[in-house]
Amino acid sequence: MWGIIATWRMALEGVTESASALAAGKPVAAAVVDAVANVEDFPFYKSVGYGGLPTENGEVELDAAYMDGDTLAFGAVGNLVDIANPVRVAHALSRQRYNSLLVGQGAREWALSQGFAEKTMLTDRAMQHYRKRCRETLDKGLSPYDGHDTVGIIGLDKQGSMSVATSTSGLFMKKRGRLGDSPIIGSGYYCDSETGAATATGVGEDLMKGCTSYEIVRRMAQGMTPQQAADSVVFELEDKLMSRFGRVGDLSVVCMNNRGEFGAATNIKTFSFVVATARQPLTVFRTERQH
Ligand code: SD4
Repeated sequence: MWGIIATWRMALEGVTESASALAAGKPVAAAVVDAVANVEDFPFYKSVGYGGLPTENGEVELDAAYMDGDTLAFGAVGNLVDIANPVRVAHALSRQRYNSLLVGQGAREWALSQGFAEKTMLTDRAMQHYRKRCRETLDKGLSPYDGHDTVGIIGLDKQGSMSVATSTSGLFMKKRGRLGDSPIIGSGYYCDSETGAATATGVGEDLMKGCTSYEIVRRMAQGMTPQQAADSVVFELEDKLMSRFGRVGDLSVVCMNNRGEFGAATNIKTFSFVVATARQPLTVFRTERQH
């Protein structure tokens, strides 16, 4: 069995290539990292990597993570400025015994010391879009934190190994130094090859309240199907936050177990995800809120 699942349609191109690699028996780490890097490199995706929207202060600060489901090793970066592929830095950090999560200047210095390329990640297009969004937000009285897409990709290879990786520019108008769930193990991602993996997208401040990805994997380990685990975690967290916190942001998740069965859940109107497995031809699903 092999499989790959990703949040949002923007992952389609990278997933297509990595699905072929996994079908050909290639190892999962490169498949997942390359698929995320493909999204990071595409200049028109305004929420991931190159061309991502800047912070309140006009600087692009990127977060990314990688986790190996065989060893449970993880690596992550937060608030990384002007380094080409944050997910590759996160992957390299997962091979370090200590210092697996680095942020800000320290993350940048480490990446440079390891030979990662510098690249100006703010594009003119992103800056124009950012100004337009600022105006719209003010004019329409919208929350600046609405409408943002993080890429999270889970893979399973024919050897039974699993990995997960995430990458994001974080929420629109975020403050300098703000971290969301995407670089935080257990919240934005979790992977254990003995069970499966999960990854989340949405409002990090809320996803972190439920340790969302770890909780999905835990429920799969206790016998839930991926779909049951995804639904129960998203909607229980939503109910809990509504009753105790009085509001809740966007919560969307995808997950896969080590048999290539997958699930997805969302509390927003439509959430797209991409999946391919040995049994499921490559498909972009649009899932609706089910609760
Ligand atoms: C964050 N969870 O930084 C990310 C943003 C996101 O879809 O996923 N948006 O909070």
